[in-house]
Amino acid sequence: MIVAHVDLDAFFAAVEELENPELRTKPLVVGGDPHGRGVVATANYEARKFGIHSAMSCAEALRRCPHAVFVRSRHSLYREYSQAVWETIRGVVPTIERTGIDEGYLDVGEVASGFLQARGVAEAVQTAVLAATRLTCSLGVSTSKVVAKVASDLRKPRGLTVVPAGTEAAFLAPFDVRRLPGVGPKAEERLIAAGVTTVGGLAALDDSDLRRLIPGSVGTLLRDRARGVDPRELELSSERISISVENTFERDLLDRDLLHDELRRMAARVAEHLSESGRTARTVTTKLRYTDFSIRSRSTSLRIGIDDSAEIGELACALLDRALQDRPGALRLVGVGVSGLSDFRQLAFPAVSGDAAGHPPSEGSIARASAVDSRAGGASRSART
Ligand code: DCP
Ligand code: MG
Repeated sequence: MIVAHVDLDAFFAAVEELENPELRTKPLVVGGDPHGRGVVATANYEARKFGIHSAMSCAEALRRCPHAVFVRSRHSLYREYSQAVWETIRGVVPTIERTGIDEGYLDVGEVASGFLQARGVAEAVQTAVLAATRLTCSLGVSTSKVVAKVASDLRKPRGLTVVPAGTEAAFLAPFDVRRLPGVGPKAEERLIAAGVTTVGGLAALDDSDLRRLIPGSVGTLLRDRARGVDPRELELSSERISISVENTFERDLLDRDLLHDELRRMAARVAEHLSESGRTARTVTTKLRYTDFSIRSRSTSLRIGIDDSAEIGELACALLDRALQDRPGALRLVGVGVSGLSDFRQLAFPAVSGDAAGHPPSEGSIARASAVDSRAGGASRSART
């Protein structure tokens, strides 16, 4: 397995900087009220120089840096950016497991045959995410989730750390035990009290010491991880099946009729994808990117699924109008997406309908169908841009 862990850099703060470029050079704290009981959700790297970090009280952050700018978290906005990021990543690596709003694992082995190629794929992810959203991310690449996760954190921001097969244990050994995913505060306390301060120390424990310090299967699991051994596969879910088409314009577009024409053309492509796979969709989404790269999307959900190009087109245009009413401006990109797909066809899909012995399809194989879906949208997307 070659797996990458990707994590966006200072995610909420990076979005706020993108929305308001003046903030970029200032120490920025995203979270609650500095004059109340708010806590820091995240801080940009400028603010981190003052020792400000996630989960610190905002009052403390204000003490450490009185000239910091404080803004409130805007979760729905971050979700929109996150969605754009994951759509982009899927265009490079189709099989992914999202583990949070700004992090997840990528099945790089599916698109790279060795670690040299894997590095190229990871760089392509960084480039694509930056080009599509202006956000930066860091990646770790290795043979297992645990090593990839530790590696992605090593050279933030814009970091890339590749830990090739055979070097995992040596890579992990010098880190503090707390850096190993799975080691909670209690395990850390017991290990340190026994003089085991590094991951390497945990890896070297013999069975009886391990049983004494961290009894049961958790102990062996953590010692395995400390040795770079982690059998976890990617957990693929079928939640986010969607089909989308988008187009970046050569010149920023303000003309409403032209924008509508464009949306109708894209709706026709989406409808074509739907009917090809014999599906209908219950939710239509229009995505807009303004000239300053900020992203908005508007969705509408119906009681019955549709696959009609004209109907999808009209809904998409109405959503665009709504979004432009809320925030007028020229656009550099629009997109149409559908989700809430009827899945009867998916269960009948030959590749995922179970094996010859009649076993039911696994969750993973269903999700692969969804990854293929996203790729269909992604391929047509890149063909147009
Ligand atoms: N977050 C939060 N509260 C926390 C930690 C994080 O609300 N205690 C939110 C804000 C972050 C986002 O989750 O922007 C992602 O968390 P990360 O731990 O990945 O932190 P960042 O992306 O902000 O920074 P880094 O560059 O270290 O990844
Ligand atoms: Mg992050």
